[in-house]
Amino acid sequence: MYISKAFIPILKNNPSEAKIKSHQLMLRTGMIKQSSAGIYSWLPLGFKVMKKIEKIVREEQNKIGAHELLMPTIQSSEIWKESGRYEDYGDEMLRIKDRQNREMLYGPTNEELITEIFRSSIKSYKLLPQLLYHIQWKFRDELRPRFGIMRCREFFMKDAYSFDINDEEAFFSYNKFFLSYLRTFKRLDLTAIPMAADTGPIGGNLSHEFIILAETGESKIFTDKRIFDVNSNGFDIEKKSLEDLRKQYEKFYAVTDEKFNKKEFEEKVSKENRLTTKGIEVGHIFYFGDKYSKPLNAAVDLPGGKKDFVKMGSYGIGVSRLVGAIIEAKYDEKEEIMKWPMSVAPYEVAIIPLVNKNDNSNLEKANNIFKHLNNNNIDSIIDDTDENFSSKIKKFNLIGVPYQILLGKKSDGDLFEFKEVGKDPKNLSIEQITKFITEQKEKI
Ligand code: P5A
Repeated sequence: MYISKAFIPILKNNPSEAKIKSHQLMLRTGMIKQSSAGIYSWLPLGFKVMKKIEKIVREEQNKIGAHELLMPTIQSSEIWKESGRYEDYGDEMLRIKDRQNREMLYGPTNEELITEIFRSSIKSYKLLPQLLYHIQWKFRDELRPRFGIMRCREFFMKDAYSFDINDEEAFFSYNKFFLSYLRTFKRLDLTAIPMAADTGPIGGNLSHEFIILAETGESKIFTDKRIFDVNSNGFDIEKKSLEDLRKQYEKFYAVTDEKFNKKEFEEKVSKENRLTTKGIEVGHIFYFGDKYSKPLNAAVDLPGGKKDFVKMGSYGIGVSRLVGAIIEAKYDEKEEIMKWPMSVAPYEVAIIPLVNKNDNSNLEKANNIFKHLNNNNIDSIIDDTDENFSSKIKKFNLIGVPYQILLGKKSDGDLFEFKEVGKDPKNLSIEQITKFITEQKEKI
């Protein structure tokens, strides 16, 4: 793949309308383009990263036994009237009328629709638990969309829903998602901390937000620093083990501002361990029992012949927001250097030849390297433009491809200048480079 044939519309300077680094970088490197306020087109580079994040999210949902389906973006108002949220949701809900004058809406979330799907086919406790999820666009008519795709109106969310027979089983489901979220964010090379949170319009009384630290984040957080040392490795998908995992985290005070209590913070956390900072909410999980199953009449037969409403939870990950959140965590604004985690990098290697009109040899070498990497499942891109070396390197530092192979004036023989973005180059053979990158990928 030649960059001259790709659609990567890079801007020379940072766009002035963008206030935070992720928004700046995404516009600058042509990852997204605003279509109208809070609504964006995802251009190839941004779309590729988001698809890689989506794949990891999906794999981790499947690992805990959740089943994927796909619900529509447009919903009927009927089920929302049944749950009582049609009025409650207010102006954030985009309401539409179809040609028959029926009230429809663009789904801001799917608790009602999934409950309606569940109740029409699951009638017995024998078919529980059910963990269902989809990855779909949502629309919330945010009053103040800002920071690009971080708080926008149309966004891509993974939302999962659990259905259980009683509270004990429902907490087990909740904890499965708790674990899967820790695993998901780790694979994205992010440190996300689960924090006790408010439930807002979703409801219920048990909830955790998963927050990554960032000065530009919109969530204010108060935490015991020692929570960052909790190790989530080695926990099995088994009731006791998952309870232990949650307890490991819940030992430490960690809350968002809605749950903050100064007295409690000072009592529970010694001065040297207190941290008050800001973060980005990348996931949010809720337990709300029969809040939706009761009004929507989703009940199952119990062993003794009685019936009861199922106990439900819902679990969201901001898939599109994660693209910006990773940039906030990884982009060095001062040096203008971005390094995507290998797991989601738009390309894994940039092959950067110095191209001379009268001498094709570097470009030929680049083509051979590309073929070799491609045969080894390594995704690379060749910069075939005639720009000078330093502007090419600068460009890839900005795009954030984690590794670069430089083919300059002195590129003779079997060794190539290979460098990790932002670091000094080393001379390696193509076999050594392939081995190194393959090892990096296996670590994910
Ligand atoms: C959980 C799944 C819910 O909607 N219902 C289904 C529950 N939770 S939530 O916290 O409201 O949203 C889940 C995640 O979606 C992301 N998100 C957003 N991303 C970009 N722009 C927005 N306006 C926006 N609103 C929510 C967040 O990552 C949030 O954690």
